[in-house]
Amino acid sequence: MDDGSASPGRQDIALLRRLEERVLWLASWTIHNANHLRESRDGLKVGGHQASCASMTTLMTALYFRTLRPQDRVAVKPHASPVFHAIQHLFGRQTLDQLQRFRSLGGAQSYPSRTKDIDDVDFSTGSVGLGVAMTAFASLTQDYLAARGAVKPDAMGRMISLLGDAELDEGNIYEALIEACKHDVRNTWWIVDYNRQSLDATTSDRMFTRYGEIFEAAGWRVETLKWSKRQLAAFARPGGEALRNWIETAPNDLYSALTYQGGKAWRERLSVDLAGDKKALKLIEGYSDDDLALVMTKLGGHCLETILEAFERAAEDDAPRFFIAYTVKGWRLPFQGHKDNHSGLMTPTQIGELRGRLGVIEGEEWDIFSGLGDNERAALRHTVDTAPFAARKDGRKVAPTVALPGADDLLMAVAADKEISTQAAFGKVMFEIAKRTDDFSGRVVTTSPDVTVSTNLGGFVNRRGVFHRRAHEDVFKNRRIPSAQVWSMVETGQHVELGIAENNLFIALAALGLSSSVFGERLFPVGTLYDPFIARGLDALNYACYQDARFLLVATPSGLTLAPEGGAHQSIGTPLIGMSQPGLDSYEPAFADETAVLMAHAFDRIQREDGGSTYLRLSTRSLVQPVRADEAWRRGVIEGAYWMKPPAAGAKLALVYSGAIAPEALAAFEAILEDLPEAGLLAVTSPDVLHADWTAAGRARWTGGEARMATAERLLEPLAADAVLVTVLDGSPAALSWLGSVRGQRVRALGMESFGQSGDLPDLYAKYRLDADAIVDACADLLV
Ligand SMILES: Cc1ncc(C[n+]2csc(CCOP(=O)(O)OP(=O)(O)O)c2C)c(N)n1
Ligand SMILES: [Mg+2]
Repeated sequence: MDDGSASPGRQDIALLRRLEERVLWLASWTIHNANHLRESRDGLKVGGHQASCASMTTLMTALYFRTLRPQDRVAVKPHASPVFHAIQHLFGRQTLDQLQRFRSLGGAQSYPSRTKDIDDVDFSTGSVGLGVAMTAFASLTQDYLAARGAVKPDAMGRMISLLGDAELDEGNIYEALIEACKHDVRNTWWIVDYNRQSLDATTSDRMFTRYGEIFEAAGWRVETLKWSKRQLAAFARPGGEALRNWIETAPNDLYSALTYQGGKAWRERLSVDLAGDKKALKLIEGYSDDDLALVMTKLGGHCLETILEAFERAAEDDAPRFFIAYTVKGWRLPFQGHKDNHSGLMTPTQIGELRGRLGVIEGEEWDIFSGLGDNERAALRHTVDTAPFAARKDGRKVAPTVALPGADDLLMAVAADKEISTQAAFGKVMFEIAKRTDDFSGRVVTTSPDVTVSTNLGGFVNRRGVFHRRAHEDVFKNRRIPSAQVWSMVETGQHVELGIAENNLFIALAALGLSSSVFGERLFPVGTLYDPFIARGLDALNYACYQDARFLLVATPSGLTLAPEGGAHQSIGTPLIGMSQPGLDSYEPAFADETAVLMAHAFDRIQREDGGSTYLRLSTRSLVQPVRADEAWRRGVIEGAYWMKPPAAGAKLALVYSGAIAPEALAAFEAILEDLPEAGLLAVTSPDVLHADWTAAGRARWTGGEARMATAERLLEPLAADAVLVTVLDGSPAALSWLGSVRGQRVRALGMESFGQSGDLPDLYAKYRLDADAIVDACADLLV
């Protein structure tokens, strides 16, 4: 192979094999240390997955020490985290201290985490399937940037996912595959650790042909790494074909069981099954037990040469690749192939045996080159240091700060509207942004799962176009067929249209929202969907936030206020989702000016270091807009609440509303004023921010002694200590009922607690007790 090409020679392979052994060792030892050596204070099993790690070590060795280039990005199978950290340690990017504290507070994380691990985690993983899809959308993001010249052709990386075979059961992978197909995604490799074992047991037989067919149908090149060089050499010998056939036709469970039992068991079984085949029997006889076991179990995914050849072939073009690498779960460990090995841990005796087998000296377990001579150490160091990936310097990038339009610039878009919905206001602000010629507006990217037009993104898309790598003119427009919506696809379009898969929306937002740190280019992603369907992609939303991706999520329309659309579309629990999701501040404005101010705030949060993402829960209900007496509301909108009608000091009652139900609150308030002229009307734009601020202020008092009044405390202060609160929102009443605890005041909380149905607003608000009468009744109930 030493023909001057990039192919590794024998010597290189020997060194890589040694590295592979040492990565296996360090990963295994890291887990062993956490479970058996480190002091346990709670008696809980620490865990870690030695079998899942061993399964992938060869693939990861080949990838990281040979194939990866600095600009390539990898989503590592979550339970192979110790292998990843061991490799990073070899590259000098992970400390021993972190490995020694694996799975303890402040140590290396159980699953690779972008935000918590100190080494170069490209994409967090944990919830299986999501990291896989993430790479497709990262690739799409890269294409989006490349079309603008923001990623140069020679800097384009491959987005690689290392996944388990059972992970392929996750439906989100296929949703992403279809979207990737539509978007002509390239530079994406999905490498399956095909050990035919899941967490519970061995997996269904011969699925690989089906997987291959699915990916080929989607336009991917499929590479099956089934056999090792050792096996191919054995199969070429007289009788060898029979061994190949045996493996080809063996059920997964039998193959796994024999793999676990070892050479003797292989010999017994094969002697029976191949009894009529003299050549095969002779071949088997010629092998020692250990060699026979190796021939039967050292599959393609454990053969460095096979893997590297496949990677080299794949590197020749940018077509998306699906690798099925046959492996053995727990490869070389005492529980290899055992169906229960997923959470299996080696005993101290077993790890000692592995240590001896790999030539690591007792007491030097943390020295990754322990027991090796100086020459080999130097050669291994050289192999690591000269790996292309070693040249990576800026795994985490930070894009320069972009000058943003002020809230006043965005407010202009809705200043003249006397009556408008928050959804329409959002559309107008987006259209205003589309008209701008500044750097910021060029960095806004919108995306939506087939509800672009119905969530009022149409105006923006008309001006800025739909993104696609292959331009496609709007045929309707060219044929002069009247349509409000231009749908021309261009490379520089700023809207990424998705099919109806909300999971994909959130993973797209995760990828676009990490553009600054992955590609060093700031994007301002704005994603829209119908509010109830947030639940559809909830894990992906959580995944995006967990990685600190930055975006603006606009969920509209929402609640019972969708009236005729009926119960299937009327969201109820989303305010609570917004409250409980870290990394995401949720708001529910009632008015257009609030919406514009919050959008400006959301764009600012996207690029602030201590910022985050923002969720706006909007509505299609047109409301008469308030006439503002002063500017005090602006700060309140962002802080989560302000007095629409301030109470008099010592007032006994306040009405509290959030969102599109504002007119009912106002009507009730006016009715009440006759009896209680001192009452107040509190507009809550964010139960989430208000609540988080209240708990944070409490924590600060206990932990730092810092006496800060929470916004909610300050706002409720003018009320009498025994005042009562009636809260109302078009969603779960729990989002606001907690306000009673701020000062120990009694509350009646109105909202949605059962599924809605079709109807008009007066009927529905009356039936579900959200109308002015209900609010007045609730006040009377509390006051009498
Ligand atoms: C969404 C989700 N569901 C369940 C789990 C728990 N879980 C972790 S690994 C695993 C099985 C993985 O099997 P496979 O993908 O084949 O990986 P292997 O360990 O065999 O390499 C399961 C069910 C998870 N992490 N994420
Ligand atoms: Mg598996």
